[in-house]
Amino acid sequence: MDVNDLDALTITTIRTLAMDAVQKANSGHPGAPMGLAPAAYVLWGRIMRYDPSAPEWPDRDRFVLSAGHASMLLYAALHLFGFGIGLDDIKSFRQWASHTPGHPEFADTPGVDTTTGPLGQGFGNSVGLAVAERMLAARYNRSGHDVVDHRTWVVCSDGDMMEGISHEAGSLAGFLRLGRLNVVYDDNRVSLSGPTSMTFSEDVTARFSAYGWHTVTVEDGNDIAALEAAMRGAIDDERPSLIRVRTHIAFGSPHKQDTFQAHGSPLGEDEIKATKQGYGWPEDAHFLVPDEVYQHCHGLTERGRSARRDWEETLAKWRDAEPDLAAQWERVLARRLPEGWDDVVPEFPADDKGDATRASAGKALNALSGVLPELVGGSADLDPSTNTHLGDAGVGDVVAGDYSGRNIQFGVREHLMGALANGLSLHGGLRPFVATFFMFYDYMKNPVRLAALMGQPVVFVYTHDSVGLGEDGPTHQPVENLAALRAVPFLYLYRPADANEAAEAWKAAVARTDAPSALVLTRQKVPVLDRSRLAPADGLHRGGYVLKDTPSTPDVILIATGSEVHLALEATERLEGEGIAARVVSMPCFRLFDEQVAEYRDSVLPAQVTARVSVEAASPFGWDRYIGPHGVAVALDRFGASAPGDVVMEKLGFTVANVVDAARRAMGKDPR
Ligand SMILES: Cc1ncc(C[n+]2csc(CCOP(=O)(O)OP(=O)(O)O)c2C)c(N)n1
Ligand SMILES: [Mg+2]
Repeated sequence: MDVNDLDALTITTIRTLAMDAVQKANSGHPGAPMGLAPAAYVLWGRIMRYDPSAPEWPDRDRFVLSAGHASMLLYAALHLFGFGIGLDDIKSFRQWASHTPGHPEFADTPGVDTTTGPLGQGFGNSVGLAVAERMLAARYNRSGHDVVDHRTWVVCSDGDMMEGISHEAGSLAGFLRLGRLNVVYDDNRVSLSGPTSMTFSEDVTARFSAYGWHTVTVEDGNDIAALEAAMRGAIDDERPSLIRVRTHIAFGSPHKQDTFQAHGSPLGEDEIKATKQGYGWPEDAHFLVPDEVYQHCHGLTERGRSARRDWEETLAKWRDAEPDLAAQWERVLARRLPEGWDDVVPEFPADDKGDATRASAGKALNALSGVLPELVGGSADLDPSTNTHLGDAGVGDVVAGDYSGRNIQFGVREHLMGALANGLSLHGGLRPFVATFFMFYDYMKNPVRLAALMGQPVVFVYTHDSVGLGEDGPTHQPVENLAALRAVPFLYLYRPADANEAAEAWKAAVARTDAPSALVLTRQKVPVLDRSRLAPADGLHRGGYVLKDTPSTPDVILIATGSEVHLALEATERLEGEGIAARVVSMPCFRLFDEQVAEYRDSVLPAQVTARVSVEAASPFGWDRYIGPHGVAVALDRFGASAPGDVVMEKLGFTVANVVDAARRAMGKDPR
């Protein structure tokens, strides 16, 4: 390679930075960055639209390194092209408090548009980023001024393509004809433990052609003219594009190129020297960036800087022409809520027959959608069951070629749905919600966790929340999911007891702009509680509250969530008959309750009242923190069964008699 050529010099700098950083950290993944360095150089140098001095420019192209393990590729590019990543950051790759963590982390590093590492997630996020771009373009581009006009670039590896979510992503992106989604596929034919031929033989381009994508192959991953031509071809095509690039993992390493040994460990000092020698690079230099490389890369960023200046002018003209729209745009980008937004949420009158919380939550959502145009979302083919279709506001579906609607039909693709929602939120300008049965949270576990890790306020709506759903049986009846979701840091899970708590839960979820929420809702009807005789539902905003109290210090406290709150209330009447004073605490959100000041928590669960019972039709895991060592959990340590919901609940012990017995046992009395 001719290192006098500035293109080659820059590419070699990316390769050597990756080798050196991984060697110094004594961990990391040098191989993929070495193979992909030319593609990255062409992307940042010639193709992508960005201004490194404004990494959050709303109309920048988004970049997703779905193969997050190749993080040094991204960090090297961000460093050379002038983002706020210094050589010191590169030298502290993978160290405590560095801006260059092992896998790219959103909000940690300027220029990182999403957190990646779990293979396939980034690809899913990228579909959301591309959908968001089209949806916002449909809303905000007016008067001949295009204020939303960018693309989403993705790098996927073999592992990304093996993951099932790549099918969901390819399928929906093709269906929605997301022409601004362009994927570079690093076809290096090696994965973590050997050649991909061990497990992977399909024709990936044929697969994506079948999804309706434009596909193209670059046979030599070092041919920058061919890479550029393929990327420009992708830009010109109205379909999403897959650019398959035949690369060589650890390109140039005499002993490790094309082997899995180059995937995830340092090459070793001797191998690095030999590789640098082959590149025509000073073999003893570490973290070397020639001055001319900095200058060259800086020059290449002028294209994006000038694009942003032009955009600022367009924005100013558009703002003059469309002041109301511009005000809304600024509000939604800042995730500010309009004055009085929550006044629209209905209050539900007391009603013994009641309604399913999925139904009341659906009404609250529809009311909110009328005042919050940024609220968009849908379900995985379950709208009639999850009650999440936005019908009241007269908004349509997002479809290929017309992205002005607000309902997104995800099809039966839960994993993608979660990852896509994260992309919608990360893009900015939208507040996404997604819905499915609570049991199928399992299929979207990683996206939910990543929403929490990235601080994205996605609302996950989960209906059919317990064995109480009945006939569909144990495959559809969650038992362990409440415990699992409550264990996710920074996630706010609400299991409302009735219609008014469901409405408050939606308000809480919308008001929170820096963390995700999960709303866990019943299929079956539950009474709308008579709040004139009980505490108001806005107690939900403290996580847990005394719903029904006793005149003096209670003998026992019954703590319940969701549909079981009603059982606890009924049990208090029976207990009163026995001269036992029982307080009922509704505990819709553990995390929020735990965040309250000690005085409040103690007022709800006074330390001196040690007789405590939890009532929740789910695994007891996690309840000991509230019921303590003497407490009794009315819970489930088994799977459910297929039968009418009330029969299942009764057979599995969710009866007034059982709750009363549990209260007696908690008080140290014999059961009746
Ligand atoms: C969901 C998931 N499973 C497993 C891993 C662990 N892992 C990291 S990279 C990798 C495969 C590497 O192959 P490829 O994607 O082709 O990357 P390359 O070796 O070419 O860099 C695996 C299994 C992961 N990061 N995410
Ligand atoms: Mg590979």
